[in-house]
Amino acid sequence: MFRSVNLLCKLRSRIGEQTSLKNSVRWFQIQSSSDLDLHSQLKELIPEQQERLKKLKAEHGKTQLGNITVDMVLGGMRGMTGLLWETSLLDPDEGIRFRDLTIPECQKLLPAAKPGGEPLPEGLLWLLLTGKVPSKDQVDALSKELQSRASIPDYAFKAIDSLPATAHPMTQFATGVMALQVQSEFQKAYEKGIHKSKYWEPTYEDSLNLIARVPIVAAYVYRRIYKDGKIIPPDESLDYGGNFSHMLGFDSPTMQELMRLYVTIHSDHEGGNVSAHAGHLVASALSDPYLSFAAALNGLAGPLHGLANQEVLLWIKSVVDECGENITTEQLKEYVWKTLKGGKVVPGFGHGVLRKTDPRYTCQREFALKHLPNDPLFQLVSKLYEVVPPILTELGKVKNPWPNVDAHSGVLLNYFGLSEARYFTVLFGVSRSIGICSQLIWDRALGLPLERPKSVTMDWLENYCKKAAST
Ligand code: NMX
Ligand code: MLT
Repeated sequence: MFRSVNLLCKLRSRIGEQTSLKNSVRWFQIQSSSDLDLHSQLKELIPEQQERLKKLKAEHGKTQLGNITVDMVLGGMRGMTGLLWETSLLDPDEGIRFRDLTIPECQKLLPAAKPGGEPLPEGLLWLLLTGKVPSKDQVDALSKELQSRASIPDYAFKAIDSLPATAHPMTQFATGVMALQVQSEFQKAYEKGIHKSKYWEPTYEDSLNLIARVPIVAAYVYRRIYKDGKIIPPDESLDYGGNFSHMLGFDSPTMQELMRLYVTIHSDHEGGNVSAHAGHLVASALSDPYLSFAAALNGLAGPLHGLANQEVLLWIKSVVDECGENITTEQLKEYVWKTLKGGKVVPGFGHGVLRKTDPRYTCQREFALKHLPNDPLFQLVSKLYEVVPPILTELGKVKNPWPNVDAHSGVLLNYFGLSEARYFTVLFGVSRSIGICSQLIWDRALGLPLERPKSVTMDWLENYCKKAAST
């Protein structure tokens, strides 16, 4: 069966408002520009940002950003400011801003496939890279450019085929991404001795290629595992999100809109989350974008991070299996307590930084209210919003009892027929390529250094604290 898939793969081997904000902290005023070429826009922006970083270092290099406590060292570096990440910034109460735009602002300002529709992920990519809201023409040009870059070598499919179909979809996806690395332009240029001032150029090439190619690899994994290997070729009349949905096998216009929203909101969540940080760390060794992004995917595959979207739907389904769809509030409370007493987390709730409901949850809820208000699983998700936070608060140790992005995504996908929970994190991974690769291009453009924080032992900490107490 998989040989015929490969034949197919060979056949299609060439798959190939202006607004100005008062906030002067932003490094660009959000504005539409007329140049259709992303690369030349970036080339213009880089020298001024290099100067800006140089000035920041020279004038404020010694300014303190806060104290590092023992709690921070022992507590997963929570609350420790330690990374430069230009593409987005997370506020604990307000949630994410992509280049200073909130999710509702992105929904309003970024070009859509149809009037009033969800943002096109290509538009977000443009915004993350340039800090400017693109025009529809720019986004259309970028869609076309990504399509032109979307060719997958046959050996990438073969690498995936060499794994058992039972391997976790994230393992298959990361394997495919690693196989794409063979074509890294950065690696080739480095081997030829490229000057460090030019690093960003092959990084840009790799990044755009990677972003263009991951939906095909991801769709391949999905169709291989769940649809007898029947591969669906891309539809070049569609945009990035719409085509991804199409290649997975979902052609309903509402599912395509959901995919555009999904890919947009999962793309970036500042730099400290496990996947972004892993990607950034590996990239800091001058590993190319494929190597770096594969590392990010391996972090995303953990249940406390991206795999939580899988865990949420499985958990919700286990609730329904045990108590039925018409579960009472009391039964639901009991189930939540049973989960906690079993030494498990309630997936989809809590966050390392956020202290309020995740705006990515809220926009998915709005989508559900519009398109599937009567879906029993959506109603269960709504009930969980009432039941879980008071229980987590009662535990006394949970810093954020509110739902995160993963609490909602699964029931939306499930409603439109994408019900295979184990696959969900792959969708998250496709989206995250946009944020991680955008920042990686800036890492290279700004010449950010090798990441290498200092670690200490418990002995060291005890001695240090003893000395500190006696002085
Ligand atoms: N259910 C049960 N216990 C929780 C939860 C939860 N949803 N959230 C936090 N806690 C516990 C946590 O395990 C820790 O317990 P202990 O001291 O016994 O180790 C305690 O509360 C304090 O944790 P926090 O400081 O509130 O959270 P932290 O920053 O360490 O972790 C998460 C953040 C997201 C890992 C945590 O909230 C969690 O495990 N949530 C469930 C999994 C999840 O939804 N992850 C997805 C996050 C978003 N994403 O896509 O990455
Ligand atoms: C993310 O999107 O990366 C998650 O919400 C986790 C985080 O920000 O730490």
